[in-house]
Amino acid sequence: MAEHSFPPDFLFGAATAAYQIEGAVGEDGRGDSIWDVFCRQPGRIKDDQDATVACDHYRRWREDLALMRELGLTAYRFSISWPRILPDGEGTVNEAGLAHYEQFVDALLEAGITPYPTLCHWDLPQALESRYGGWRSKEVSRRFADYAGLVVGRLSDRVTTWATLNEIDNMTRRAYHRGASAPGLTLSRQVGAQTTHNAVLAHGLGVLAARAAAKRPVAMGLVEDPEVFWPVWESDEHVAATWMAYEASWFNRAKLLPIIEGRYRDEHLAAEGADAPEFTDDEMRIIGTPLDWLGLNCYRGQPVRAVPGGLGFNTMPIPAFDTGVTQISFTPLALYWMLRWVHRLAPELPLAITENGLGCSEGITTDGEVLDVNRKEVLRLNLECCARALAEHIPLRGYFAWSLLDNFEWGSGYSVRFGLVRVNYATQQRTVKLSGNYYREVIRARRVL
Ligand code: IFM
Repeated sequence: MAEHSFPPDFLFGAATAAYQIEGAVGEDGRGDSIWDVFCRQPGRIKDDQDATVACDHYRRWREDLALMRELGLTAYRFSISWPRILPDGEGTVNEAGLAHYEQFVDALLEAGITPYPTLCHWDLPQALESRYGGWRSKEVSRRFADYAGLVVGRLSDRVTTWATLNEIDNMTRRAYHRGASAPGLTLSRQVGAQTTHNAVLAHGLGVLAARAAAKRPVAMGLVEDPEVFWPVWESDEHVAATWMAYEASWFNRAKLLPIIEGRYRDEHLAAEGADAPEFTDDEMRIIGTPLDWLGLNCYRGQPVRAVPGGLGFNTMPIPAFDTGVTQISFTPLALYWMLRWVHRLAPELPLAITENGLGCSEGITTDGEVLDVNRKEVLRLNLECCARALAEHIPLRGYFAWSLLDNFEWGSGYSVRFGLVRVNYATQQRTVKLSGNYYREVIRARRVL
């Protein structure tokens, strides 16, 4: 394969999430999610914005599909809104919700775009928060499995590749301990660990339920955003220190490691002490259910160096470049070293980069162009990381840019833009940015340009 090129079956995609783009929060029988309720609380979201309209994608999806075709995408990662399918979180199925995703998936397939749905990207039905305490309860882990079985059972005749959850920490520790994500609670550290365990368990239960309900074989995976480290330079000692940093990370020890290894490492439980989650051996077996693929999100990583004698590591400041307005982290090797680490842990597991991109504020020129050169550079450097990983035979199946569209960036509201395509929120007009044009050319050439 030529340098920096991609094999013919490599998927070039873009990603979004239901709550961030769909809008139409009260339409066609959708119930409230915890994010709807969180957004209504003054001071939670920048400028008290919300996602009631967002990109209006629920109604404009045909236009957005045309944009995907224009960019030449071969895959699209999106999420299914749990409260659209089960407005009460469980029980009565909202057929209109299911019909929406069936229609959307059919249109993707007709356009030759492989669907990569995620079953829950943070938007837990509010009914489950009110009734059970959300991710504090293992009841909700079981409700997730029911929901996963329902949706995969319905759509598996046309969708093969599924992710259960997206970035567990944002739904659990950040939501119930740090108060920064819905439902915005600041409970104990133990609750942070327990909610994390309960969501990891939901993932395992969801995989089993989905496989049992599927009409034909499905590829079940998860999307995680490990804490990422990279060697300050690529000498053996700094690389060895980098592996130590990955495996000392709470973030990695609490989620990805148990999912891959089917157990919490002894050193993790010892360090957690009374804050460790309650769990059973049976739950750990479920959590360790072998995956068919793993999605990895990466936005940045921390440089690491070895301490003299090779017995430990130091993390170092993240380099940044100055755009004149803001500082942007500059970690072009992070994505490559994240792939290396996960591949080292699970050499046979097919991987995909399910999110990667740059969030910033940006303007539009008088000619109506968006010259997002920083995002285009971030894209180029990260695609080079993918090409390097492929050249080293890491089973990387695809790359999904975050995001197809500018969208509702959670607590930051609409102030941060990530899209390859700009959205004018007043008119809902879409404009392909420089980064989108660049990505289209890369996809056409199948090599990093
Ligand atoms: O917008 C989010 C997405 O929902 C999850 N991953 C990170 C993105 C950028 O912050």
